Amino acid sequence: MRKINKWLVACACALFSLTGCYNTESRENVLKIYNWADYIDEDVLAEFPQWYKEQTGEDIRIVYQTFDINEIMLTKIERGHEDFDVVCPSEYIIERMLRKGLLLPIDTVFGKTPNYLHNESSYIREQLDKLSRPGHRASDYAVGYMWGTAGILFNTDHVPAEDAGTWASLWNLKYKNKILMKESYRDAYGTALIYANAGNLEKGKVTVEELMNDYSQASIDTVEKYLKEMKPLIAGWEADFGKEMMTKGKAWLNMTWSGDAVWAIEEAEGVGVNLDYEVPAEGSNVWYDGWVIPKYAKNKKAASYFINYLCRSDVALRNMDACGYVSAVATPEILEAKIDTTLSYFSDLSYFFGPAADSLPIDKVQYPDRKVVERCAMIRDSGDKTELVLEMWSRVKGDNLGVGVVIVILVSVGVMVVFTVYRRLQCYRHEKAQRRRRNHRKRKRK
Ligand code: N2P
Repeated sequence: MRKINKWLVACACALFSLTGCYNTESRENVLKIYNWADYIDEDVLAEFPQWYKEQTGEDIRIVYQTFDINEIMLTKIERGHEDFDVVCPSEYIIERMLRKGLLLPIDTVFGKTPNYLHNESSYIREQLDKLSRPGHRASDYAVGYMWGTAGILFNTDHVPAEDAGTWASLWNLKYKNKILMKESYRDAYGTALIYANAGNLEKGKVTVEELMNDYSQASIDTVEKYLKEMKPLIAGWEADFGKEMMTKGKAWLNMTWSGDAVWAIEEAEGVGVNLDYEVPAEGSNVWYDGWVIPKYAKNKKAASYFINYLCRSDVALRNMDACGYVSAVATPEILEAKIDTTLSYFSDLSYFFGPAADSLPIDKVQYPDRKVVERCAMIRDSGDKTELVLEMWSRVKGDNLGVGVVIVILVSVGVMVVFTVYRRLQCYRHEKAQRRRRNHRKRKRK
């Protein structure tokens, strides 16, 4: 009997160690998502596995990671070490990924599950399709998620709207150390070039679209000059902390994205800080983020279902409420939910919601009027000029430490070295004295 027991225990242990060594979870039951920080309703994410199970009968576990900078995301994906199933880049990165063959087409057949991908606004699809390559239509590889403008979030108690209505405010000495710039080289590039060419724009000699995507050496040099001029005036480059600084009243001007502005304006209201947002008159960037499936993905099926799920009107609304950004979904349900009859202004949103939506009371930071969008342009992939632009950007950022900061660092290091040497010397003297005392006592005992 004892022998049998021993044998059973041994078998159980072997089984246990086997299951311990090998993860029995199949990759088909894991969905790896890589998204911008603060860009989804957490409950929407948490509810996906149950919905997926209802639709497909399959279990799914979510692995979720976030990023703040497009290029950091792309570097991870490009190396192929990361097998994310679904990621959310901005349009110029989608274009780059498409050009480099880094994307898989998204499934459009979902069995008994409705295809919610059709809820995407045709305006967004048309914009994304501008990124297409011969034989590869961009909208087969990307589905719009959120979109918006780049502009200036400002504290109305310190900055008049006329100032925030022009990019010149970012170069205005009177706002020194109260300005935050988005840590995004593409946004900084467009902003500087538009500001530098404000006169040419006014005279109609050049368009915002041309400037936004002009990578000639002369333009790169201009951007470098203007960004270097701006740098001593700014309190910092922010990847995602700008909205917090603004709501706390620590900064007054933040070159940022519309959705972050919406979030900040609402938060600030609660603590008595007055913020507003303007898309400068010279023109700006209108951007589109979309979901794509990288070629290294291991679960294309769940990735496609996830994208489809995000296009449900109710899900899109919850995501919008959670993060302040505007969904690419343009269904009557969204329109109805976003109309705000307490507003005293009306916007032409027919380009997004369709012909009937030409005069609607809807938050203008979230949904810009047709005229605002018309003075904005989409950023395109800088192709083989990317390296040059990035080198310029690192020259701008590289000498980020002003002379003052360098002196403080050098002095601190000097103080630390002197202090360490002093302490060592003290220890050495102390030990020497102890040794002397011990020897003295020994001699005495003898
Ligand atoms: C949200 C970031 C939004 C990305 N934290 C805008 N392209």
